[in-house]
Amino acid sequence: MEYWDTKIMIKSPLLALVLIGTGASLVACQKSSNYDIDSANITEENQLRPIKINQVGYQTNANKVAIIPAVNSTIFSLIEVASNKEVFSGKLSEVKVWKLAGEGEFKHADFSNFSEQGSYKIRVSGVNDSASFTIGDDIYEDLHKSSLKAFYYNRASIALTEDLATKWQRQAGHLDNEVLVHQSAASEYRPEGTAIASTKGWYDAGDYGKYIVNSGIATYTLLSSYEHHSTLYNTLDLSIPESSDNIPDIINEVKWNLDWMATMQDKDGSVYHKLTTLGWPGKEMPHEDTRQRFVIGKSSAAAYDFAATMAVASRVFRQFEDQYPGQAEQWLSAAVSAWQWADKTPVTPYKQPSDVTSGEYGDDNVSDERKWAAAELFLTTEDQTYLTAFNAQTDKIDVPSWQSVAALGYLSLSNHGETLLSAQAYQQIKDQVIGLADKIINQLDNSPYLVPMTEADYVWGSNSVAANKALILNTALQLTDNQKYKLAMADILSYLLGRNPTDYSFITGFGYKPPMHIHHRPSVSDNIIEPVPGLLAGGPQNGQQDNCDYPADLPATSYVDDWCSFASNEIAINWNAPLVYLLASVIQE
Ligand SMILES: [Ca+2]
Ligand SMILES: [Ca+2]
Repeated sequence: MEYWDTKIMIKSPLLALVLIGTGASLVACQKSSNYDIDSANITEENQLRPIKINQVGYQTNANKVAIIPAVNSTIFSLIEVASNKEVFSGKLSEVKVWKLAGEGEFKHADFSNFSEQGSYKIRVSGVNDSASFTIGDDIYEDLHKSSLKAFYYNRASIALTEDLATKWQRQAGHLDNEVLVHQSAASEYRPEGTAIASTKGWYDAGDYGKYIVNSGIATYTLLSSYEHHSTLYNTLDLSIPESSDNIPDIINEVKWNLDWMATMQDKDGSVYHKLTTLGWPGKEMPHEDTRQRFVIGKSSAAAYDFAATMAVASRVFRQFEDQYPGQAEQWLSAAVSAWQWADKTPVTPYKQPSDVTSGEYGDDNVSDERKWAAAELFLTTEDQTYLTAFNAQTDKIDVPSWQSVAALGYLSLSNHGETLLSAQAYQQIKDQVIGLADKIINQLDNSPYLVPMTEADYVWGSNSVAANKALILNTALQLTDNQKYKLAMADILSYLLGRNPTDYSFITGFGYKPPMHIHHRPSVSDNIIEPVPGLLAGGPQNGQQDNCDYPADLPATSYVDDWCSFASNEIAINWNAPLVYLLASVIQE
C-alpha cells in the first residue's frame, strides 16, 4: 500500500502536490433518508445517530442484529417496507458501550429468529427508522462478483473496454515492456539499465506500483478462494476478456498477475522486490503516467513469497494442464529456484535506495515467509526436505497479513496435508487452526459491536484484518462442520457493510453510504462520480498518518471518506482478496 512511511510523505514534493486541492472532496456522501415516523420524541443527538445495519442485508439463516443508539425504549419492531406493518417485534438488549468507538451507549435489536425474505426496516421509539434492508438468500452474489472484478479494474497493461468495464472503461497504461533494472537490482546477468519486459499484473493499491510481497499473499488468497469454493467459481462469469474460454474466470484473473510475477525473477533465482517509478505517480489515469519504471531491489521476503505463491499456482494449474501445457511445471521450477536462492543467501531485507520513494513493504523477519514457502513446496512436490524446513521455523499461526504469512502455510497444510502428514502432525496443524478460530469466536462473543476486532487489530488496513479472519474461520468450518464459524463470518461481513461505528459500508458501490472518495487514482481521475465498484476501503485506525481532517479519533471511528486519506480510505489487492474469500465463504452452502 501507499505512503507507508510518513517520513517519505513529508519529504515528497510530489505528494504535497497531490494533497493540494482535495478539499472539495471533504463532503461525505449523505445518506438518502426517507423517514416517515413521528420524530417528535427523537433527541437531537439521536437524530444524528442512525440505527446501524448491514446495508446490503442479512441471509435468512444468519444472525440478524441491528445496533440501536441509546433510547429509553426496551422494544423494537421489524417493519415490512411494502406494507409499513410490523411483522416481528422483540426486546432490546441491555445497554452496551464499546470503548474503541466511544460513541456512547447503544442496544442490540436481535431479529435472528425472523427469516422471511423481503425488504424491512427497524423501528424503535426515540430514534429514526433504520434505512431499509433485505433479508434473503442470494443477496451477496453481486457484491462477491464485484469484489473480484475489482482486480480486473486494477489490471496493468490492458485497456478496459466499455463492453466489460462500462463507464469505468479506460485506456491501457503501463505496458511495462521496457522496464529498466535499477542499480539496486543489478546482477551479472542483468546489469543496471538492462531493459526487461514485465507486463501485466495488478496495480497494488491506489498507486500504480507492482510489489511482489503484497502480490504474493493477494494471489494466494484468491487461489485459496478458488480451491475452497470451486463449485461457485466454476460457473461464475465476471465479464472479463477471458470469459468465453473454458477456464474459470477467477483463474483467468489470477493468471494475469501470475504471468507478471513470473517475469520478476532474475536468472539466478533471485526475485525483484518491486516494479515502480522512482517516486509516486501523480493524480492521473494509468495511461498518463508515462515516466520510466524500474525493477527495484531484491529481498529474501520477495523470494520466499514468490516461491510460495508459484508453488501454490503450480498445484492449482495442474488441473488446467490441457489449456496451459507446461505452465504448472514452469512455475514449480521458478518456485524451487527462488527458494534455493533465498536459502543459500544471507537474509536480505529490502533497503529503499536513496533515489526511490515508492512503497517499501520492508520486512526484516522472514522466518514466517520461509515457513509458508516450505509448506507450499512440500504440498506441491511431496519432498520431505521442505516439511523439515517448515518444522524448523517456530512461527505460530496468527491472522495473516502481508508481513506475517506463517498462517498461510498452516492453512494450506490443513486443507491439503491430511494424506501427506503423519496423523499426529496433521492433528497438530488442525489444532492450531481451530485454536485460533476459537480465539476469534471468543473475541466476537465478547464484542459489544458483534465483531471480532480488538484494539490491536486497528492497524493500517484494519478492514483487511477483519476479512482475513475469514481464512481461519472458513478452514475451521471445513475441518469441523461447526456452523458457529460460518455465523461469525456473516457477522464480520455485517461489520464491513455498515454495522460499524462509522455507519459506512466500506465497499464502493454497495450499501446506502459507501465510500465515494476512495484513495484510488483511476477513481479520482476518471471524471466519473462513482468510484470503481467492489473496492474495500482500508478502514478505521487512529494513526492518521495522512494528517487529513478526521471526524473522530478512536480506533474504530478514525475514518474519513476523502481522497486525502491514504491511511484509512485507500484500497489494496491484499485487502480485496480476503473480502472475496469472506464473501465466497458466506455465500457457499
Ligand atoms: Ca474464463
Ligand atoms: Ca515476515
